Amino acid sequence: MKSGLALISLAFLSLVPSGHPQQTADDACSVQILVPGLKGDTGEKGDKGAPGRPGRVGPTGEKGDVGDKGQKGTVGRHGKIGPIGAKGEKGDSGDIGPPGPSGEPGLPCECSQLRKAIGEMDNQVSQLTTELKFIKNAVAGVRETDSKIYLLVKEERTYVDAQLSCQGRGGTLAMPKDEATNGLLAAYLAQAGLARVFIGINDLDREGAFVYADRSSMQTFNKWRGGEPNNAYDEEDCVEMVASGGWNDVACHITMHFLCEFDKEHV
Ligand code: GN1
Ligand code: CA
Ligand code: CA
Repeated sequence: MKSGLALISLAFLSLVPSGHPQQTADDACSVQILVPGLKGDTGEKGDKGAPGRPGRVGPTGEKGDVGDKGQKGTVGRHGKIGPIGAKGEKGDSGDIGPPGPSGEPGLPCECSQLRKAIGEMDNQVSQLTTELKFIKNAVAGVRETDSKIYLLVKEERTYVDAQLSCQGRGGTLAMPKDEATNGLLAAYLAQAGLARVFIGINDLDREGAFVYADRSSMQTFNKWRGGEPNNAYDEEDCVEMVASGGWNDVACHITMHFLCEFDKEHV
């Protein structure tokens, strides 16, 4: 609301009756006062004011009910290639394929000549086999199994010299490792009329610990005579086979015949 203004001439201030301002011209020190007039009539209604500022954000409302299911979406993008799967089972064999093309023509066959040559070679093989058998048995007098050849050497040697002799021939002192081989050697010995031979078994390295000449350990098989090995006179570290096939530990320095063994693979 606008307030009224009063203009005052300073000379003398006199009180005047309230409510009606008046001016006295001939008064030297007069006071001029402008005072509001009477209140006018009520004006016309003003124009509608401008819209007010937006109110403050209200509090979060309660969670609404679950809405209706939406429409089915469109097909998504192609996914990434997955990891390599496990190897599958082997499938069945396929059907037999069609026959291949014919081969080149062969050379003219000289079959009759080849057959004749093969026949002659067969005869030679038979002849040589017979002769070899004769030499083995009648001349060398050896015995054999599927994998070994045995030779009885009728030379008197100590154990160590007997082993060196066998090694010089490409073998070793005989090492019977199963019943069948031991029996074969016993028969060999008996047929030759010998009472005892050195075989390749000893306890030279450690008393009582008998090993074969190739240092392989004794397994379950053995043919010790009753009461043997007895290390008699505290000097028996080598082994003999007697005609019955039994084993006995004897002194290594005595001399006797011996049995050599040869591996067929190395003959
Ligand atoms: C032999 O020599 P003598 O009889 O004491 C043999 C030993 C046997 C023993 C068995 C060199 O001993 O090895 O254990 O018989 N010695 C020799 O009775 O043959
Ligand atoms: Ca001994
Ligand atoms: Ca003995």
